[in-house]
Amino acid sequence: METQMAKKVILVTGGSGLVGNGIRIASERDPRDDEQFIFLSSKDADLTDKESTRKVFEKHQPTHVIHLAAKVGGLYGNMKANLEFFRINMAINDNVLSLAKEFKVEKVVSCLSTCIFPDKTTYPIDETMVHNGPPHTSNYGYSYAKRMIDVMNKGYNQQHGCKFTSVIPTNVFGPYDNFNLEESHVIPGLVHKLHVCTQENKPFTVWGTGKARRQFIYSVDLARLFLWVMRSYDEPDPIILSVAEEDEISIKEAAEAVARAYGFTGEWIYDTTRSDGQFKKTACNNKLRKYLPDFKFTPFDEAIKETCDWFSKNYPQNVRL
Ligand code: GFB
Repeated sequence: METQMAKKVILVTGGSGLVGNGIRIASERDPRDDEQFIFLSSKDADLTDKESTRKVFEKHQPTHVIHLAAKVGGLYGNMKANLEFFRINMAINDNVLSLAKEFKVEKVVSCLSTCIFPDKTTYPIDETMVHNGPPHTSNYGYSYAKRMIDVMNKGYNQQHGCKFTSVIPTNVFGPYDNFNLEESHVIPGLVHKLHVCTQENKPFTVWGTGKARRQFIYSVDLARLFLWVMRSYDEPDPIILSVAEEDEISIKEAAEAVARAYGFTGEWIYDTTRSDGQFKKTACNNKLRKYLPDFKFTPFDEAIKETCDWFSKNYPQNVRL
């Protein structure tokens, strides 16, 4: 007699955003019969409110949760609202994890970020360093709230045997991002500006000196890794999801890749009245490579081209501006 495979009901909070859409794309490209995804958007529920969050769990009865929902933003968005980033994310994370425990969810994978690591540190950064000192002043609100997810994961795991874990991506980019110039991260900001500069033949402005350095991961690659973590990674401790250290590039090099994608040959301006933020946050992906030695990341220029093409096709009506 054939045994009925227990269906995984996977609730993706923040399911309509950059990484959420990446997971939708990756799960459609690699479907499993025993998996059903529910992509939750902020329109469906206010996760800062416990009762609104409880209704989500009552309605969907998830067996697994991929927890992406958060108040996120780029350097300039964080710098002007650290308190809100802390309080809103603390409320969302406490509601989602406490209800996941109450509804006996089998596994929760939460999303952190390499900006949470200490600002004054040795490089490369690895998973053991999460709590080793204050994060960069530009985003302490977001960083401390995300660190507290790791603290809660440990508590739920030790006291209640909950399989709650987390991943730590580097700077993510791709389709369905927030392209609002003041609130966005660097790559969506550059894509938005270069689209307009190319259309209107205007000079292109990079904020800051362009010397800061970052490791960038394409949302669809991150999503493939998220599915692997949900399906196969069994540690409560976090794991960095990133390209290698040697793939770290300067903001100038990132801007050059976007300019290549648009064939922009106009004038460049560096607005050094704008902050560079953290100079670098070089992360080591040895733990990931121990598990997945052959994982192939999408070549950076190819991922940038796909992101620019998506933006040009959807601008302005279907883009978050
Ligand atoms: O992605 P981003 O805003 O945040 O990158 P962080 C900021 C870097 O890009 C700085 C330069 O060095 C900026 O000077 N930059 C150049 C620009 N042009 C632009 C532009 O048009 N827009 C933006 N936004 N930057 C964030 C954290 O830090 O990283 C968040 O604040 C989160 O909490 C995120 O963790 C992943 O990489 O500096």
